[in-house]
Amino acid sequence: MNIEETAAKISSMEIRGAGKIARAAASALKEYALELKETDPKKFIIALTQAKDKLFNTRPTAVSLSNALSTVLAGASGESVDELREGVITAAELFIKNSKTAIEKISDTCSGMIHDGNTIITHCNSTVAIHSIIKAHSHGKKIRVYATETRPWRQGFITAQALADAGVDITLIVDSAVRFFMPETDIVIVGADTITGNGSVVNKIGTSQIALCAHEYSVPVFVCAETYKFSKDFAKGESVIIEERDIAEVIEPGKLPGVKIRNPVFDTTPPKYIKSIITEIGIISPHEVSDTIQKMFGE
Ligand code: RUB
Repeated sequence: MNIEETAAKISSMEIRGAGKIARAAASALKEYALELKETDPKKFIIALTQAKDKLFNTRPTAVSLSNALSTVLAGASGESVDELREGVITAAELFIKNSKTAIEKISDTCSGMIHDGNTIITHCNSTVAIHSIIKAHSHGKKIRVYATETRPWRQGFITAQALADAGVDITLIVDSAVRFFMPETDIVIVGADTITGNGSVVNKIGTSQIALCAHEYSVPVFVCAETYKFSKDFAKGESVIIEERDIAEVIEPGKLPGVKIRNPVFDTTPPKYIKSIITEIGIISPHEVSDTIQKMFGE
């Protein structure tokens, strides 16, 4: 896939989910570097940067995308085009490999935090959250899962089917049924698109309502997140740009004359509603995020 194709697939959400977007972008940049015919090192970097910008401009909220692109481009060091190319390829391959290893590590940890007999609510479709639940199930734990439908895109269908295919006891519920099921729930497990310095979690719209409701019932909220979802640029969740998508995803345009429609697709959950952020480098409480970011980025 070339840059345009990858960018189009990310924009249209054919490729979606913060981790998958990051890996697809890294892979596209690698392919681009491989095929780029430019012989002048400066022009080679300019072309790569333009490709990076095209990918970056596809979806504004998930920091995983910009972190992946910056990591890959940072690999471009050296004097010659061959060295620059080699650096980008190596950095992209390493990013993809590390991101897959991170999913394994996080799901090892998270599955250990899921206990026999637990009932779990999950929201949207997070690769790492699903992996964790399936791992707990494969360890013989008897668990029940409620997956929210996740309007308007209904990513919950993908989650529910993946869990059903793995043999997990899974029930699909509409988003507004979360409070109805919370009293029988032991843990909420979700993924993340961006985690800010103050420990806020930006994830699929509705996550913050679920977390608020979990707080009401003293149900812990676990966020499974690879560290490349940590943002060095945003100290607070409220500063993250929240993507608003086409209203046609919500309702057929013109169906309700005179009615305004809005479609924000992510929201911010404040740190006080999150019990733990489970990363590949360990379990972090929201108030430890800023230290972790400092260690990661040296700022
Ligand atoms: C997906 C979403 C997921 C996170 C984490 O939103 O909010 O919970 O991206 O996913 P969208 P993962 O469908 O709009 O991309 O754990 O797979 O990175």
